[in-house]
Amino acid sequence: MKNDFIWGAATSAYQIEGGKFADGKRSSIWDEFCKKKNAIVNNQNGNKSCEFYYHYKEDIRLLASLNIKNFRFSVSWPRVMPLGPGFINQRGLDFYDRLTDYCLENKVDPWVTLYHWDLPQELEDRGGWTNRDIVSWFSEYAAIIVNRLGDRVKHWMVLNEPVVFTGAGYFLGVHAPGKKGVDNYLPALHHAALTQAAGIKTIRSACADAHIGTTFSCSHITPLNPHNIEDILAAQKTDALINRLFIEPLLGYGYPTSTLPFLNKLEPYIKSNDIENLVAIPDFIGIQNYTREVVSHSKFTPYLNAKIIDAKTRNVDRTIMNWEIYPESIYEMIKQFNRYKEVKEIYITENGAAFNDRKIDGQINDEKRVNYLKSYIEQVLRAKNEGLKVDGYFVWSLLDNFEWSEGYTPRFGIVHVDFETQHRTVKKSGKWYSNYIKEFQERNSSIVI
Ligand code: IFM
Repeated sequence: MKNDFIWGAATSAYQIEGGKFADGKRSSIWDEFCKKKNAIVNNQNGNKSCEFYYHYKEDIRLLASLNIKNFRFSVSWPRVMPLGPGFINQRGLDFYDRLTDYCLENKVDPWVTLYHWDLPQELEDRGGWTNRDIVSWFSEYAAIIVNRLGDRVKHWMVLNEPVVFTGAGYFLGVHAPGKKGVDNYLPALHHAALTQAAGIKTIRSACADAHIGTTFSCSHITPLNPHNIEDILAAQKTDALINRLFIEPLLGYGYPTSTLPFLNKLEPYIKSNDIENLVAIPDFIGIQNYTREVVSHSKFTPYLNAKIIDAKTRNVDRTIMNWEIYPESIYEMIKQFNRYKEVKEIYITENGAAFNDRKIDGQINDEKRVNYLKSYIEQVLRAKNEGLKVDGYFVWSLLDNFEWSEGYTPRFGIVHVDFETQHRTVKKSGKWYSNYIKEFQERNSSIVI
């Protein structure tokens, strides 16, 4: 194994930055969604969160001191273009300049996501992802960021987990902007798929040597009864919805309509040339895996005829998100995404776990997170050793942060944040990860095959 496997930590703007209206930033859909009663556990919000906007220097120094040389962060669209197209908030853009420079000063390579769910509310007022104009709004925004940072930032990701932000935000209504139903979901889905391709092309034309990717959430899907044909079909449909929906049109295969005929309903939104415009081959894909799903047939679920059997019912080991701890899932997903011949490089752009961390005598002994990370990383390296493409791993997350509709209760960080004092404490998992990276690099620096 060559010593070029990269190790990093991931974050996102709304989850860590705070600075709600600092320096000209205006509302995102999450700022507005959090104001709705009971939309978020304990009615919390990201107004302050980790105040990374003010503490970024301390956090980057901490990252570097932990041997973590790759940092994934996202740009807040409403900080940079709070009013949508045609207006740039220079002071917002300046923040990402400072952040990039400080990363490089500390020998940390920035990996920048352009969209991690915080759409400017101004654009949501015009229909958000349901409005086809979002493809050009996003392209303008992407060009501005890449023109400004592209001389220093080489690694770019277009969208974070489109399955989640379209499904939870525009079908189930449990994430911002809280819209529901197929009439919102289908256009949002199609416009997000067009946007991921347009984003790749925009970055390429703004920066010829950029290393460009986009990210997908994914879970290994297993049928509840592997001998029951209806459960097997339910698992295949769920796999198409969760794991294939966005990558396949991007790579030129079109939507997985034959497995999921419900997608034929996209037809009214598909205009001439869209089939080509959905395609762009990225330099890499980011896959984000936490768990697996077990699925059975259900005649009560419209369109999908499948039901996820939750981990609690199955009485299996799980995190406080109620997600099953199933390390083989990450291996299976690496294998599954390796089957697309167009995929050149794969990075695990998120993996991690939330547990009930306790601070005792100033220490956070998060043994469960250490075990979780160890077992998932082992499966990633198993895939690598078997010759599958997998080029790096980013832990989710560097800091405890705002976990969307779950608020601050689930702590995913390898660094504990006291949200009152903003004091940071490296958890046992942070020390373990740091040491693991160091030993991995020492082990592999001499063996170059
Ligand atoms: O916190 C989220 C992140 O924003 C997207 N991927 C999953 C993480 C844990 O739920």
